[in-house]
Amino acid sequence: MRELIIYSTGNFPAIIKEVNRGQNLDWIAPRSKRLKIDRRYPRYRTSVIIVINWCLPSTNLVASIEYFLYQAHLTPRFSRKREQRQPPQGSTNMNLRRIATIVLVLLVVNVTACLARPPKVIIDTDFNTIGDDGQVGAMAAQLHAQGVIDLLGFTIPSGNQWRDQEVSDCLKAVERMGIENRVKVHVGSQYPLLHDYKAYLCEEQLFGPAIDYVGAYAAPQPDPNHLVPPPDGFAAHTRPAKEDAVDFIIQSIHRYPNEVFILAIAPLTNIAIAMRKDPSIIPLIKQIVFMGGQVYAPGNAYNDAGEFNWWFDPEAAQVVLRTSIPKFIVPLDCTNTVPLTKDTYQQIADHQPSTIVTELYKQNFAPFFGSAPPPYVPYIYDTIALGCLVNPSFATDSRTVWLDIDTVTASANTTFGSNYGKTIPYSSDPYPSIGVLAKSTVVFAIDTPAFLKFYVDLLTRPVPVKFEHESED
Ligand SMILES: [Ca+2]
Repeated sequence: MRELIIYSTGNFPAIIKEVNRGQNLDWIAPRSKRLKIDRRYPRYRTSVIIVINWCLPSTNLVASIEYFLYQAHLTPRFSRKREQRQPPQGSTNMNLRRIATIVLVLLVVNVTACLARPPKVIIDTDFNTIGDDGQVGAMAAQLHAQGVIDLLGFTIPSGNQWRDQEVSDCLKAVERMGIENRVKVHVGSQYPLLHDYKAYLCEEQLFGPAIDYVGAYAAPQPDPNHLVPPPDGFAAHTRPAKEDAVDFIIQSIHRYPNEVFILAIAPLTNIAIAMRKDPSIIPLIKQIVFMGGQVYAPGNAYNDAGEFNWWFDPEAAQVVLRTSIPKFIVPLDCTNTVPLTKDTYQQIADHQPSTIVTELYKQNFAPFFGSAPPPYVPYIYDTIALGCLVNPSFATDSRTVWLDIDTVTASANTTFGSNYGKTIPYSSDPYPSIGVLAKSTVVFAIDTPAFLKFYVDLLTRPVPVKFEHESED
């Protein structure tokens, strides 16, 4: 049998690219995995490849693996018996020595990092059952079960929906995925710092009614006792964590200094309040990975000046953007290039065996892919940010940009203007002597086929999740 045995010692999966075709061979699980090699890869014999990676795989790592595969010519002969029966040509021993050398180098370089645990991740999300936030919830639960990430918790501010509805939907999601005893849901901010519902009504009065998405502000705050259940019902036994979102963020970062990644896929209210309440956390955050902002693309919220997450709470976005924390930002400029296609939809909706996640997905997106014209083009915004957190090499075009956000337009003679919430990019620091702004790494394009493979795989895995390396959950 032809097969390729991949053994990854690190915490993240690796993308193995076939050298000559430049295509992704497969999505590789974080630890050992056997791949049966079909006719597409006739050059593989039974081979062992050790992939050494560390906290986050990098382009260099992928390049090293490519070089490794190239040197091996993809047909190393590891069996002594085979070598005796079929004497190697002169290049084979050379290839094996090169393989050994490369593996040794990778081991030496990464030996300490290989002992590292999965990266700790807080997901700050304006949750919904199976929109992009709900998809991130399901995907992150699978990654947590695989040991790819250590999911510390969900923190919930208002955004797509009013907070209490989001909390209700997230409680059901952790219960549905079977992680409710391990990953808690922390209640966050009900209102943005300044841009609350009355401020939004003022915005409408000044600049006209919404022509695009406004999330929770499509309707006044409902009675918190009148929550809408997901199609599969409310959570049966899961309740919110006692610790609120802001304190949870602060405590987690102090508990794990320089280890915590925040996946910021919602208005930034919780994160900004945490930074203002305890600024000492700022230098201790490993990285924030955002879905947010529009750099050169038009917006998608209210009057299309800004992107929804940052438009909903521009002041909070400004607080967070101006910190020196390492920032990896996936704006609309990138997510606009990855619409949800019928092919991707069908891979999930029609997957067998089906799961409650694939059923919810099918139910939610069926109106977009039937015979009737779709109501609008659906996107999968936040899932791309999760992908880039787990595998930054998905990003194929990333640039250093200093970002700020419009919170005041002087000519408007009001507390805010029609560009409220619009991202302002600078290619260099406009105030270098002060350092009021901070640079970010902004992603403009990704390897879409590789990302979609990751996306479909995680959304079609068994539900509840199956924890690897454990006999019983
Ligand atoms: Ca979101």
